[in-house]
Amino acid sequence: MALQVELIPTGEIIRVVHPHRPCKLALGSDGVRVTMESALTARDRVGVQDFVLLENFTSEAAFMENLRRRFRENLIYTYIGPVLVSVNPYRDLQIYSRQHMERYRGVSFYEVPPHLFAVADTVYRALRTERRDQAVMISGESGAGKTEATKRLLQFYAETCPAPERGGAVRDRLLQSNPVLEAFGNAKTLRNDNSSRFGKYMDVQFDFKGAPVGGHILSYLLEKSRVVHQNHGERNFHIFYQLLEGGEEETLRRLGLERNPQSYLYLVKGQCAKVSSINDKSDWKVVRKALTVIDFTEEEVEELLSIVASVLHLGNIHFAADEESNAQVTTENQIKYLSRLLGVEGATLREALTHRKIIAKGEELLSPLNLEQAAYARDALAKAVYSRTFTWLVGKINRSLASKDAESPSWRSTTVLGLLDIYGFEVFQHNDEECLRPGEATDLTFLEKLEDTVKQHPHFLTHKLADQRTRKSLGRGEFRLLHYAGEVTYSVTGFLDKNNDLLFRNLKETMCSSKNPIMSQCFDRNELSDKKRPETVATQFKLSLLQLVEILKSKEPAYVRCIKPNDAKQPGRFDEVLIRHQVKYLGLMENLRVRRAGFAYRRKYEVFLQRYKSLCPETWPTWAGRPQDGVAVLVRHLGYKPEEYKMGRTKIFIRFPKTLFATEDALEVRRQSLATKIQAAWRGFH
Ligand code: AD9
Ligand code: MG
Repeated sequence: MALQVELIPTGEIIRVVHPHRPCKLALGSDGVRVTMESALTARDRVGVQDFVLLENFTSEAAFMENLRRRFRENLIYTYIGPVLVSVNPYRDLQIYSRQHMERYRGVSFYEVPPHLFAVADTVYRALRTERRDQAVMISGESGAGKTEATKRLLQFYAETCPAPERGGAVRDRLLQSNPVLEAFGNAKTLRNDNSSRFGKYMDVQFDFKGAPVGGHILSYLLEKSRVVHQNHGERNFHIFYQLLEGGEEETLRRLGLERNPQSYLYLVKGQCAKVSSINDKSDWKVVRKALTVIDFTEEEVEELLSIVASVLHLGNIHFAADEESNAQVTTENQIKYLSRLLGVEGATLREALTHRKIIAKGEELLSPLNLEQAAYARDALAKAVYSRTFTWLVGKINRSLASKDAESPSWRSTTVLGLLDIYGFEVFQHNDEECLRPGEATDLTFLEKLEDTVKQHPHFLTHKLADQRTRKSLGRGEFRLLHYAGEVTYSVTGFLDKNNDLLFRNLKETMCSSKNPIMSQCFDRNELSDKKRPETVATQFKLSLLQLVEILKSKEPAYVRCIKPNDAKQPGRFDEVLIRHQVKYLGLMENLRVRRAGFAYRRKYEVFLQRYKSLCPETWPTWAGRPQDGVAVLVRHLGYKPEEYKMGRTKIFIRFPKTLFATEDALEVRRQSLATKIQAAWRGFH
């Protein structure tokens, strides 16, 4: 009886689907080689290690079953062709050792069990042999494992790549920049004890011998509202707790700090200063050492810590109303410390915190603030000080990572490998018990405003707008966007930054006079003379996203899709509903179809239009004509070239997977800009 084999092209290797024995054909220069997958043990072969091999590849149930079977065996990695799907195990599986790295070096993708290191090695080899820049895009919701994956990739390159001829310290710096950035930019949230509260894109530069010689980090949208407010069960940024727990007696004395986080109003809002999974004391030691590796002098460390401490002191500034209801500072001790730590005049700072300077007809007037306005001004200052310091820190790290060979001719021959730890969306599992907390009133007012503005939109839903049945699953402070991929519920809590960009002029002036060298770099006198309105967070975010899209366009992409198995941060728990939702949201079934289809991905016009119509103003939100015409408009708008696709009778055919992947990426970016728009809408309302 003739053997039924089905050929599935996946890169340069052709997989043979054999009912009993996994094997592959490799197209070598000396002809075709057939190899059995003997390197794999029986355990490695639980389920299929590439979803492309699923018999019933269009079935979501089969997809889920395969993922579950492998997860149960601690096989957290599975491919969809070259795309790596990863499920967070929430336990140390001991699979990232040097030995593991060696196992994946120089072998073909399919000879060894799926692993992040296989992606790392494949990308690196492509970079070396094709001399083309590469980018690994890591996506997934909060807590899915993006940052862990980024760190493992960096570690792989730092340990396995040859050392550069000079400037070998760059490898240490690449690794050590991480704990510092995490200390200042990560925090414990309900979803993740080490949640990145900023988006990060990192370039690693390699010389012509494949040695890492430099790096560059692009950060975007730090969640600065966290500096002054945390939701119940969440913390402020790690650095505050690390400093209080781990800082030496002498240091704390100089900074005027007490060890107990409960003493600081900016640290008590979430009521969870201590977290069992976090050791602030030992993390402090790591950060302290890392600062030295990334070129911080002792003076700079002191200056940086002075700023961290000053934020805590700012939070403890109290005001009382005088008989005219004007705010007066009642905490002189804090002013004293702030004056010393930031190198500003105490009297100037006191005045700036309680007055607003208005320039009318060329004359300066001081208008007193009431209690609410003064508290607002204080919080705005704390957020500005912290977020500008964060930006400064990224710049400082970049200077330390800059290739020391930048001026030499060999610089031109460097190639770049980018790692994108995309800002995780927080896909909420709803909780109807959730009670409202004080302070959310403005968030809810915002939600009402949003309801007014976009209630007509078929993809927008809130508690008020939902029908009886759906209402049960939506909290009062939540709204839901209906993506094709599934519903995503957002909470308005924390969406509102209390318009943190508005820093009164005299506070800016005060900070420009700071003698703290880091502060004086963060607050530049030029911005005082600038008549233009400062960029809002929304426009800044949009700019850097555009910048990012440009950077990514010039690179060959590789994909890691991370999945979070449960909301309890527990090992071994596979929450079917939660995972199915992410499979949809990450477009994994779509990925699978396109891989499986090889050179002829085909999709019914209706389905294609439904998924991607939001990418074209003419087809969004609805296309009134025939779906076929809508698709034609859409792909033209997306810039598909004639050779990339064909229009059939009922379906569109796409020749190259990369065309569809680029479209998927555009969808991801659009989702992010949607969040930005909502922020902007609020700003307009405020
Ligand atoms: V967020 O959008 O920054 O909130 P991430 O970055 O996707 O999120 P992260 O990488 O921080 O999630 O992972 C969350 C936690 O899961 C980590 O702190 C680890 O405790 C755990 N984790 C993630 N990946 C792995 C892994 N491969 N092995 C073991 C893991 N534990
Ligand atoms: Mg992260």
